[in-house]
Amino acid sequence: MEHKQLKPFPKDFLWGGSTSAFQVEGAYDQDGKGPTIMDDQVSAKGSTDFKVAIDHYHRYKEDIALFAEMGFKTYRFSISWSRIFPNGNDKEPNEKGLQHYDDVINECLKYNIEPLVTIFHFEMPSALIEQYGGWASRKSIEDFDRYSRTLFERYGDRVQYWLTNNEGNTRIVFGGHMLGGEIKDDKQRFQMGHHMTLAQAKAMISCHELLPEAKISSAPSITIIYPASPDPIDVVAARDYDLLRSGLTLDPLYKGYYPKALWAFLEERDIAPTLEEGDLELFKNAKPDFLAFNYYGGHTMRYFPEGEELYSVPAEVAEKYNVSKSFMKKIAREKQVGIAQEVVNPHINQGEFRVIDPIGLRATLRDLYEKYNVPLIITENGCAAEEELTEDGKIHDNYRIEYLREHIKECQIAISEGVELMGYCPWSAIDVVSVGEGIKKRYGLIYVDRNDKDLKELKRYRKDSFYWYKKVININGENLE
Ligand code: IFM
Repeated sequence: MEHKQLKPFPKDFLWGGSTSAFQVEGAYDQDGKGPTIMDDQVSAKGSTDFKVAIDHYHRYKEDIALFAEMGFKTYRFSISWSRIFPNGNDKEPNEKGLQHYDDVINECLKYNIEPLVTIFHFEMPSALIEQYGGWASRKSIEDFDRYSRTLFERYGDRVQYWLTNNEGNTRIVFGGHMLGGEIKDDKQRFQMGHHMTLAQAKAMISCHELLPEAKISSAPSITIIYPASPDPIDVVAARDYDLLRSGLTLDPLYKGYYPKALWAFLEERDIAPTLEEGDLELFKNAKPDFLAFNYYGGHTMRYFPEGEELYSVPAEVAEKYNVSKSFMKKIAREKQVGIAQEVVNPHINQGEFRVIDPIGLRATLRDLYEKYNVPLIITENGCAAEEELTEDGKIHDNYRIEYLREHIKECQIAISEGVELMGYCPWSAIDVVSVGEGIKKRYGLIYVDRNDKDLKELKRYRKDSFYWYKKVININGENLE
């Protein structure tokens, strides 16, 4: 659509930034914290683990002061389940863990920064995997609810916005260790996903019961799905993949039922989750208040019937379209036999570490708003790079400024097209340790001086993007240059 004039960002727009506990906190075994599946994860490629990360656990005051200096209206961070319940379901919560997040929340409020709290960001307590296989068991639903209720009771007087589960939707599609429990087969994978979604529904119901004024959402990773070609079979495949990647998690929570066509596919193959009495009732009563989502660029899908070879990017295509190694890995991950598989899209930049597709953000915003009709907030969006300080202690990250500018522009267009967008939180507020790639894959607006082998002094430096974002927030996005 062409526009003559764009609408301004709403006055109370929540400009902010995001992190997650295990990627920033460090202090992995301090003050009673129990181990989680992320503590067990050590990269095979010699990049760092999460034991120290950027030491946010001890330096949160300095970090939040920097966020305040940028003018953040909100800070999205996660709470680590095993700091509160070291074994996931201990009789009593760990007071030291609770106190830590009291301190973080109070520090945000000191600067009028609205805390946006993620209850679960990949960190299944290891003890729950040992006890009953994590999300594989329905017991996880009760334990997650008890953990969530503990947070609502403790922090509800100060936290208005809650997010249940970060990227649960893609964990179901990708499977693997990070789904949080052992996966025997596809049936198990979808069953675990069902439990995870039920746990979100229950926590939403508890939130409304305990905190009638608070607002709660899921936090999936969502993007528009493009068909690989105008061939109708690819067009349907793209829609089907959207049902799998987004509808499978969001429809039960936001509409109260599973997507019908996908359910038929799962049942036909005997991989549909087993539903128990009351499950659909829980979904109907979840009634989330808004929809937070992470956006990192569109996916382009071709029809992928059973028996067909998995697509791998031909060398000449990789060269012609500058397809990065990390994108090749993604191609191998984004698939469902019998539905669709990702292919290279010549119209989208698939460079190292990130796909760059700002128009896809507008399409995603519009699509989500039409489907679910609730206010939206972007809880992750950003670009990674390997970065090194200049001799005078600077990071000239023009590529990040450019990336953010183009995406924020599309947010404004979407707002002008009627989308109710509450806020924008780039990933990441400060450099974090990336899953799999360690600290060399940097997303932050603030540089943290350490590398994968040497912790150095973990000193913080403002990147060029810090100053640019500060200016954007200060004038409420009126000028993005
Ligand atoms: O680092 C992750 C984050 O934990 C979840 N969303 C994607 C980010 C970048 O890969």
